[in-house]
Amino acid sequence: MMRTTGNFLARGCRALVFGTAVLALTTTAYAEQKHVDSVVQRVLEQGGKLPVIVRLRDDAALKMGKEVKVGDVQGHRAFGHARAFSAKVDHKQLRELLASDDVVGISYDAPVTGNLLGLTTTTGVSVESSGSKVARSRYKVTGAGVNVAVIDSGVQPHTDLPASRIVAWVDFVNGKTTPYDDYGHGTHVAGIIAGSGAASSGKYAGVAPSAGIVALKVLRADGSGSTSTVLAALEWVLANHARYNIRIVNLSLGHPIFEAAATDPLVQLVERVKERGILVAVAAGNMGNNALGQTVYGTITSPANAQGALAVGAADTKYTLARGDDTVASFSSRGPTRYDYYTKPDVVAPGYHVVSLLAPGSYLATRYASLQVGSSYFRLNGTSMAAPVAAGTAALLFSANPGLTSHAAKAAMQFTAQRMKQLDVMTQGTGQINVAGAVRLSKLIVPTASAGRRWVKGSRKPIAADLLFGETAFWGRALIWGQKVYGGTNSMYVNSSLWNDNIVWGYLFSDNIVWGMFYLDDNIVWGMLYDNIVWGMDDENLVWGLTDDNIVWGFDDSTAMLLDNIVWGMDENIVWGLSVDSVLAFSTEEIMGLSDESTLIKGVK
Ligand SMILES: [Ca+2]
Repeated sequence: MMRTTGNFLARGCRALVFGTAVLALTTTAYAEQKHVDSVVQRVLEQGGKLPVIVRLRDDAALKMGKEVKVGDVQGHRAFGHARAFSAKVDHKQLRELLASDDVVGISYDAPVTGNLLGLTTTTGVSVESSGSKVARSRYKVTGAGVNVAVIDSGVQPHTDLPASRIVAWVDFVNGKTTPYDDYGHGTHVAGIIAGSGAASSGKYAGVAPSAGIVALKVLRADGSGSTSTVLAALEWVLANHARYNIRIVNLSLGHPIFEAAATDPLVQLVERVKERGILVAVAAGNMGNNALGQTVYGTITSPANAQGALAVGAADTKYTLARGDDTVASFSSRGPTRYDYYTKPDVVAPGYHVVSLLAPGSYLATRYASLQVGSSYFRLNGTSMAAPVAAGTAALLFSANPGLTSHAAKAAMQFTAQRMKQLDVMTQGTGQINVAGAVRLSKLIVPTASAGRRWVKGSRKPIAADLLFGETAFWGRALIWGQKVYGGTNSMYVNSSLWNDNIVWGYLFSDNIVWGMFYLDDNIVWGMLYDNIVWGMDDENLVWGLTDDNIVWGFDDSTAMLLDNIVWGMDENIVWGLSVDSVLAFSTEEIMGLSDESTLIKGVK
């Protein structure tokens, strides 16, 4: 799929422009400003055909049936909650759509792929270093009673995840009525969430071995998929979550960001799902380095740029359970998010050489037989593997405390995460998930406590550390909120409107832009640790982030007042360890990883 679309994608990305592409149509009675994303803008300017997602005015959308037609443009699929439909159009039809009073915006129906990378070497590891097994043992939680929707390539029933635990199945690709996985990605992901470990005496158990799986197949046998198919699955979740008790959605897929979160149909539908109290775990993306091995910031993919989502980067556990040697995998996408500058990822979790369920006969199992571990498992790399660790953790939290909101569960995971040394917030979020800590904190929370009052049980604050594999894992006690990071905070100990799922995560405090720094004890400023950082991934003649003079890079932490004067004035001569000219040396394809076939399994963006 990426071979056929990759060239287009690369060409499209080269032409991307900054800011919001707005097409003002003065010929219509309403003269509205209609929003198109950067890829649609290119087709408008240069011609061609494109699959698109057309967003409608609310009143037009409410009239929309399953059949949608605007002018002579026939819709393919209608999305009621997203107020949108999909269609394939040429540039003339694009103009026709934009001339319609019913249309408010058009986005590229971008190809989505799972965020996995190929491997060639050595053994794999379980997800146990996340603290999952410790948590189950100490707190007797299993995820029982909680169901997780896995929007992926399907799920192949397995000894560790028999069909009886797949509580619902919908095939948005081929319409088949019984679970299968012809690609092999979704089965691996589902196993990380809920595999029992039965075929390995528990060695390769997932995080929440009693959670139920709702398998929604959107990726084809070759791993390809489209944004509109993912939208269809999210619409299904909105219609059916109560029936199947879906508390969590896992999205180990995405596409590069082509527009601001506010108009991205995929991001917006993720936000609608989150508002139902559902935690949405999303892979941050695998674009954190380029073919030259340079770290690339600003590479979070959509929909990990949804503020309400839990964006998960990939930790490299170095094949040991103990966490002191862990780091963030080089491929893990770095924040901030394009256009919006949100701080992401939110957390990281094991995502390197992770062993989970094998789907025999699937594309991945057949083509990459060397990745097989024993007869029932195989190993993969990617933020695709990290997101389900977080999803499984959320299942443990909701089973430990069913009254938790999704915001509170997300915050508990961030708050108890363990910071890794020498890594900045755009790389690790608040740190690596500590499942034991997150479960312990969640069990202490009384969701019915009055707003503004302490809501953790006990007369003292919880001990902000856990013993994991002979080491002390300190809680980072930080929260990411929009563009900011709040460190050294006790906010999790108090009930707050912030934990209400109807609050837009990130909007309350964002009157000015401050990107928090992590290290309270030394003055490491992110970006300066490396001499090979590339800032911005996709523009030939602009290093984004450096031109906005109201962005302040520094601390927003009352305990670090001494460091408050670290301000990265963007008008100054700031260079992120490289000159702008160096960026120009790389092709878009290299920076986006599209050309490096040797390290790819398939379709990694
Ligand atoms: Ca380790």
